[in-house]
Amino acid sequence: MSDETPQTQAPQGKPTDDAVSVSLRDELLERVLEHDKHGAVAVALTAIRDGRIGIPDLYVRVLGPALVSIGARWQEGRTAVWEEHLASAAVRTIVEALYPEVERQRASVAAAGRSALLASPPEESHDLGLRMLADRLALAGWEVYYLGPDTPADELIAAVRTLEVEALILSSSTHYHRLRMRELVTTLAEALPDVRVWVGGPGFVGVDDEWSGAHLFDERLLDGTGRSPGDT
Ligand code: B12
Repeated sequence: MSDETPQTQAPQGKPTDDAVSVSLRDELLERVLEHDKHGAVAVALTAIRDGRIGIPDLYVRVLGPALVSIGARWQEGRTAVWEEHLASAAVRTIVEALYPEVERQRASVAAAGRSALLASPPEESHDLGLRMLADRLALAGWEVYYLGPDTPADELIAAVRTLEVEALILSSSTHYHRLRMRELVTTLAEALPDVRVWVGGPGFVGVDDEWSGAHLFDERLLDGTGRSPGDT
């Protein structure tokens, strides 16, 4: 966004009025369901430019729920697979278009003194939620490196060593991948004994076992109120 762009007024830590996020989500969904990517992208970018919502809220309260709604429609047979791909592509465009704005805002955020590498594990194609988490961490002052979906274990290890990050954050969107993650995390922890390996994502929602509890990333770390396993 250019320097002339009005600054986002919704502060990062303050939740946007829910009525705003619901109306933005509905507007965005309407555009996407009409296959109007241009319009969908404009809805999101205009809302940020006009300060109606902050970037974290746009991600958590608008874009995420819009995709979940598309997923539900797909399950009910009301949305075709290609339409769901079109929606994901529009959301990715929005997120990438906001990168300069994330960097601009990050420049005025105090450094958290923390660093993380984010990636989806092997064979996990879902990465949009994790990509959004990367920006949310950046806006909380973290140094972040984002690799993307389906990342082999060896590459994760090499990247962590080269980039010298303190943490590796992995996401799982399906229960199947959550189960496989256990083995992967054991491998990674052996290879990277000084690095925290955190997990999260929809695959872990509602899961309450000891292993997940020991590795789950606490999103409250983003506003400084949470602690995560292994955190000191
Ligand atoms: C888009 C999408 C896809 C896209 C992914 C695009 C991409 N690059 O991300 C594509 C087409 C690739 C895809 C593929 C598949 N998908 Co899909 N997909 C979806 C859909 C519609 C939206 C997912 C999404 O992006 N949500 C929006 C993001 C922003 O939300 P999020 O991921 O929850 O992330 C938020 C938080 O969870 C959090 N977060 C995310 N990760 C992490 C990590 C940490 C550490 C933390 C702290 C937080 C965090 O941050 C985000 C912001 O708040 C969902 C529907 C749904 N109900 O979610 C199905 C869904 C996830 N998919 C599903 C399935 C089954 C599949 C396939 C197996 C389908 C198939 N038969 O091929 C494949 C999987 C292929 C593979 N090997 O991984 C199922 C999973 C069922 C389950 N519970 O196990 C779902 C739920 C659809 C359904 N209703 O059945 N999918």
